[in-house]
Amino acid sequence: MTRAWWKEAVVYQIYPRSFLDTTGDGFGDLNGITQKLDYLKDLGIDVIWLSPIFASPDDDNGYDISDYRDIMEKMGTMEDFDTLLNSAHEKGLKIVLDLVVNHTSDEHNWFVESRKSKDNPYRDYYFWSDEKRSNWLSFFGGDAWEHDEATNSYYLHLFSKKQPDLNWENPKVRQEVYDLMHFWLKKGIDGFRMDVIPMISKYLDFPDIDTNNFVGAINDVYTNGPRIHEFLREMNEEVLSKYDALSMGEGIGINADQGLMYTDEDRKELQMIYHFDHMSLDWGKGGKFDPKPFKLTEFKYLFRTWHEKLGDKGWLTVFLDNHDFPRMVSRFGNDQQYRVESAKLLCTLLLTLRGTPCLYQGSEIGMTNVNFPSLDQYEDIEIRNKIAEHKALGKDLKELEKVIHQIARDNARTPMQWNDQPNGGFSTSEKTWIDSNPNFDTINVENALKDKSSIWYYYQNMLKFRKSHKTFVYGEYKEYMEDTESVYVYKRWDGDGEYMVMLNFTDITQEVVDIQEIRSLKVLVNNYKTPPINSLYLRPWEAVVYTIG
Ligand code: TEU
Repeated sequence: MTRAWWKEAVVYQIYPRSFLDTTGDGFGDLNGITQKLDYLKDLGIDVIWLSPIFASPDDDNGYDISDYRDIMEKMGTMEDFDTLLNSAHEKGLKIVLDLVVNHTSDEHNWFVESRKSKDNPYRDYYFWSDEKRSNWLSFFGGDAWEHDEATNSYYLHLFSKKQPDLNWENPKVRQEVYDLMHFWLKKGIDGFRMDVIPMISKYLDFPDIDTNNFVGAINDVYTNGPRIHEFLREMNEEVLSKYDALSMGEGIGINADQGLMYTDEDRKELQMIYHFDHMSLDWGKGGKFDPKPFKLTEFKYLFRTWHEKLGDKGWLTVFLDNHDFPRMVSRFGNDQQYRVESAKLLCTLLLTLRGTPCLYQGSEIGMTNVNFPSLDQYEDIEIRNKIAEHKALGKDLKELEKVIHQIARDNARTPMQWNDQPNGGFSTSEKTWIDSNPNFDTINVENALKDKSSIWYYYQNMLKFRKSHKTFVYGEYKEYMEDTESVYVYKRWDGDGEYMVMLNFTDITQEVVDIQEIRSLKVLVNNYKTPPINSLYLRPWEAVVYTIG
């Protein structure tokens, strides 16, 4: 398998508006990130991915960009960005930006022009039609085709109506995107995370979807369009191949069979993608608002299958949460009695699988879902639209509230908890753009740094451990006890070593069976303060990494 820096790196995602506010306006900014670079360096990560920092009317928290070459005012200036980039580089940290080019803001100049008249030179930058071309639904509720008065036509928006989809069929659009990528790469950034990249090629006959099966629509119709690989190869040839840049695609809609097509090193498209398979395991057909129980067997099956299918040629980003999903300790762990143990267990999983791990801000202190007591506290357009839809239909909000507590993206978007001061030390403002999780009084960085047995130090240790044991990056993978719902056990090995990882995903002690190698194990890492009972038992949420032989 080819070795590469971006395979060995660990990425840390920052949600800038919620990281650190240095101006007192209640909104995180670039200078706040610069201030915390030493913190990140100490933790031991290599690459910082910044969610969008560009000019935007902020309909979808910056994923609606009105100028790709300008910084959002509330976040700072281009000078601040240059300072951040230079300081990061001085400390040996890389910076990756969010490339959001499936759509722009409706306030982007291209769209402002495009909607003016049918013969405007920018008309073909977007998808316009005299009538609705299909029954497509938007991710944030309602139709994906929006009527526009000016020309009495409809335009396509797979997300909010302020996020019109770009028409990648138009070579001028592609050139614009490549130009802006060059702009940032020439400035010295280290690569891109690519937002909903499998959506940039559309099925131009716009086939109708089964509106009761939104997940099916995402996988079969909205993503992996006929020209996707051609576009990505072109982007690679025109831009990426000219730099030593990281390219990480948001792999929505990509299944294990398709994954290799995107990341096979010989195909020269993207270096890695992160798929949504394990992120939608607890979604019913209706999508995230139609939850179903999570099964560990399915979760393990996915990791196993992806590992097999990508083989030695493809590559993956491994993640368990980000700004679009609930907090991982609340979703896959036990954020009450075993918060510390289960957060450490999930860290162990993330850092012992093949693939480039991507951590999300706050996981290193075990931040949890927020469960806002009032629905009015939710800021996300997705949730607000859903609430409005329910109200309009006269539906009961109690059931919806439960689901929102469980799945809301805002769970992961509350401010970073630095200390036990107001707003968890995130901001001195009385009002912040989103409320803090009140548990900052106990769960915060300052407390974590005072306690050598904290989740934070476990992360620091595991990051060092991964760096010094490359077997976890490149090695083979074999699973044991695939059919149990309680434990996740796998071996990683290559010429340099052989290791066993054992994780107990339950609140009770579990027995590990049927493993021959079990007799010659030595403990390397353990998430409990006292050594394992023995290698046949795992205490609640216990995680152990053994060396074999
Ligand atoms: O996410 C893509 C996406 O489809 C998610 O919206 C996901 O399906 C959703 O959160 C589930 O509810 C990207 C960004 O990460 C997200 O923040 C943006 O809202 C979206 O694209 C549009 O740019």
